[in-house]
Amino acid sequence: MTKDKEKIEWYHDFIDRDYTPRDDDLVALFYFDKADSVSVDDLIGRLASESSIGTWTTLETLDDEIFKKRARAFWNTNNHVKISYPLELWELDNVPQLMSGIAGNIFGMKAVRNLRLIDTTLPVDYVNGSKGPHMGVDAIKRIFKKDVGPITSCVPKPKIGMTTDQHVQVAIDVWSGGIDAIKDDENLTSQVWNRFEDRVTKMAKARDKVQNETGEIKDAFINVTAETHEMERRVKLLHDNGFRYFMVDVVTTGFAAVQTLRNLAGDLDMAIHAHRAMHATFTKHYTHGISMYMLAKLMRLIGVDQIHIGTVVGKLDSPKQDVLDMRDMLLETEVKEHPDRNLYQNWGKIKGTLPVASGGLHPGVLPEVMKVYGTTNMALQVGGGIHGHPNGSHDGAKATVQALEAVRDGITLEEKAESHKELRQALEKWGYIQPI
Ligand code: RUB
Ligand code: CA
Repeated sequence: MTKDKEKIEWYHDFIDRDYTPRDDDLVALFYFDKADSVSVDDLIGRLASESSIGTWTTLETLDDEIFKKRARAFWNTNNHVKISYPLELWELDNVPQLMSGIAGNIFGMKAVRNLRLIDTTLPVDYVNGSKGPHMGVDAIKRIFKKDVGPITSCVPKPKIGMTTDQHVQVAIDVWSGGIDAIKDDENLTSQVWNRFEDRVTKMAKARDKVQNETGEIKDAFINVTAETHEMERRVKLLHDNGFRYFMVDVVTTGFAAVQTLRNLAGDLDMAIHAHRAMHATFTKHYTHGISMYMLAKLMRLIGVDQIHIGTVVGKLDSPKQDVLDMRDMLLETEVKEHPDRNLYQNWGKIKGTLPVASGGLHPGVLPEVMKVYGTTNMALQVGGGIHGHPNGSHDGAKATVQALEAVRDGITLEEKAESHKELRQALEKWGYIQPI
């Protein structure tokens, strides 16, 4: 820093390599690429400053007490930096406020070429100030009365365009084929050909009929995504019609809306299925944005009961290591630090969130998905891989259930298909392809 600059800016005061974070500090891990015009210290100082108490110039309003509340860049190497924040900078149970700090102005600074928020250690006092999932993993037992997962669900396809009656008929075919839940697609809400109210009342009637016929518990992840008050109204309507779940597009509706819905889910004893549509606009490139890991962590903190995290083998980008890291972060009580990938996390009293594998699945890939996940505490969601079955959705559902039975019983799909024609037909059509 030149002497002249020293008079106007104080970014380097936010770098403290001797600092050891306190247990109640919040610590954020970023990847960064700096602009040519600044040094690494210029940049990491700016990140700590602008995300906490600082601005572009020295201030006459600053006193010692306020200065103590500053963030500190305390470690950096190979384009990664860790920044610590005193707990008192944050309002408990306010995720928008957290993101306005650690994912706020800093991303727009001229000194930044690329910046990625990889993870944050949330101190236990912060975590315990949030609600977390109302049911989480317990939904398997509490809602579906099953001893073990996975929860199975199916999204009617074509994803939008079917009338309510067509949609409900597909639901009946799939439920009666053995699938636990029908999931709306992310862009199905209340369109003229399939109004929300109409869908809810007809789905409830169909659900009761199938439950009576099969003796199995059935539910649906019906998409309430809309303006916030309208979402509350829709959730209540689902509750009044006996559904235990609702689905929401958590990125397009936003953190505040999801927090509001989480409160309602607690009041109504319901579970939240979180669809992550739009996440890839900021998670996809590893040098910029916010990691899917961080997004999933925020969603466990807020308290969704299940969230999509990828399949590894399906149609959408989801590298294996990312999926495994997210699985552990969502399900475990304590998460170890992995240098460059994620920080330490203690989840305090917060329940786990079920990971959901979805996107491009069909019976042939289910053993591989289950192997990758390595747990039955999960939800499996199949769309095209059911409705594309040569004999229709009902047999597609049966083939999916048969594939999972084979995994459970430790036999190959080929062996199972010898006595199960639905699975055999699915394997004849798709084999073991991994769609792209
Ligand atoms: C699944 C589908 C889901 C995606 C979302 O349909 O459309 O919305 O899983 O992706 P299909 P992700 O089974 O026909 O592919 O789960 O990665 O968020
Ligand atoms: Ca979809």
